[in-house]
Amino acid sequence: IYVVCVAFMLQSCGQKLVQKVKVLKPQLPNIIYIMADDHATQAISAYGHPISELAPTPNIDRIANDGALFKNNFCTNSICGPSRAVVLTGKFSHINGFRMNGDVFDGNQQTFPKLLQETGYHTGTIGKWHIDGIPQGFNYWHILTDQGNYYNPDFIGVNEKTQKIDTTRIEGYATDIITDEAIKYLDNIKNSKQPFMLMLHHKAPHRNWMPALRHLNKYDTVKFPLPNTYFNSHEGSTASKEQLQTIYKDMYEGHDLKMTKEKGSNELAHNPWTTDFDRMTTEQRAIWDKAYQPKNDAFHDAHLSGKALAEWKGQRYLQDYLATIASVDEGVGKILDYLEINGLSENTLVIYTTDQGFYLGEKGWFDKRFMYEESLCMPLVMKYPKGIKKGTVIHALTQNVDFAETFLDYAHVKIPEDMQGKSLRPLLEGKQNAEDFREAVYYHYYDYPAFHMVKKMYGVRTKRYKLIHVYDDIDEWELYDLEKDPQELKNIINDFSYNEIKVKLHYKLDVLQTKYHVTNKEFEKASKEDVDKAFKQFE
Ligand code: SGN
Ligand code: CA
Repeated sequence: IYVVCVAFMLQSCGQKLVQKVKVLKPQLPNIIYIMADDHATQAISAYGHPISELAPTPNIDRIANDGALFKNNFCTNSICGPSRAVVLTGKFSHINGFRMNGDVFDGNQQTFPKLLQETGYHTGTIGKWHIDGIPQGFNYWHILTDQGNYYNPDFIGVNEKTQKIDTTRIEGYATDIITDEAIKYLDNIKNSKQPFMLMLHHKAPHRNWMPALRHLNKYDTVKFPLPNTYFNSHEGSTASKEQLQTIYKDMYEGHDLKMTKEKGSNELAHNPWTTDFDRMTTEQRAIWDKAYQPKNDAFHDAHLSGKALAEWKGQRYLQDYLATIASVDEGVGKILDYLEINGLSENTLVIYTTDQGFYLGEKGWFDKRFMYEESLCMPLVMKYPKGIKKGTVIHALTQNVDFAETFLDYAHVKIPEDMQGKSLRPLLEGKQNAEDFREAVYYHYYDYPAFHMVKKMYGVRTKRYKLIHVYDDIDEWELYDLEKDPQELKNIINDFSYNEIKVKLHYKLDVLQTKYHVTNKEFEKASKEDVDKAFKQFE
């Protein structure tokens, strides 16, 4: 009897165990998506660029070292709002409807946060939003107004007391405030059984590159290597000639470069948008002036002109831009430490990226928009100890249109058929080769006439070649062989030896436009009046 009883007990216990195992769902990973604004690949030390060696980002590098670094990740449209809309929807700009800054995002459409929320994720977004409208698909949101400001920024959110949407100014430095808010969010959610997905969006290092008070003198004594193309002209590109984003021609001496009118004065030189400095408190401004005045006075004493002045401006730009990144990197460190201390590290997928690439003086430029490498490449690092091997390097041609599907894939959510990217998970798990992933990426930039006057363009980039069509007030094709001319200094569209390549690239472009449902409506030209009016505005 005893044996029978024990056997029966074991059997029923075993059944229970089996039943229990059956109902156990896979533990869904938490997702923390950290996106900076305008953070160039050249300014992340994990990518090994000489500039970043002098201004390292140890915490962003931690993500790369503990997980994966994407070497060939590109945006589909190098500008803020559009990139964000692509990330949310997993669809190209012409499908999600947000082609350029100033458009209004149709928040009723399908987005990956909504799909995660429906599956049971708690979703949050904190920081820059910039696609207009109230975030949908988020249980918690607290967003910067418009572009956001570095000092004492205004945030829109749901007031806890009144439960109404309002705008409040928070005293402090935007990067730190956003990091602290994210930690608060994590603190509230950490003990819940619900998985979470947090989108943490910094304003930094967007123009006008104002560092935190503790970093105002961080790189004063560092001489950054200006790119060897700083004064080079670019052959065979009208768009390149006609842009308005050259550091030594187009930056505003006060607003951008924090230069003063004269020695002994703290009054800023050309500063058309006074709000960034006017919103500082008297104490903040006093600390700022104490840090900048001696360096500005030294500049006046040096009486620089011509090439020396242009180089000085390049240095000032890089010093400020990189000092602004120092706080972003510290913030990333705080988040990673928090996850480790609270036992969340193992089961959280952490992503660091930015909305597009950026120029750090290459071709003499700042800003982005072009389909050339500095602007097209988006840094991307990810870590997930449970599923990504340390030190993974991914060479596949990936894009921000792939992010939504990747997150859904990790969250075991069925990927909607109308999304246009591809999950990066098989690459991250070593189940797919770079060559099998994608042969070419598609790009389309529409924001003309606008800031910096970069013309409308679309094109295709393969591992080695790039074909671009610039099509607004001009009609010009550009071709680059990235192996022979990685800096894209010579348009070789008329080089006959590339005829066969050209035919293949045109074919690829057609295939991609068909695949992504690009219609002729996408190639509307700007009117001549609009273009003339815009040029006048920037005179
Ligand atoms: C602002 C900047 C521009 C920048 C756009 C778009 N000027 O207008 O330099 O190109 O944003 O940037 S600023 O001095 O007012 O900041 S984006 O990141 O939003 O796309
Ligand atoms: Ca941006």
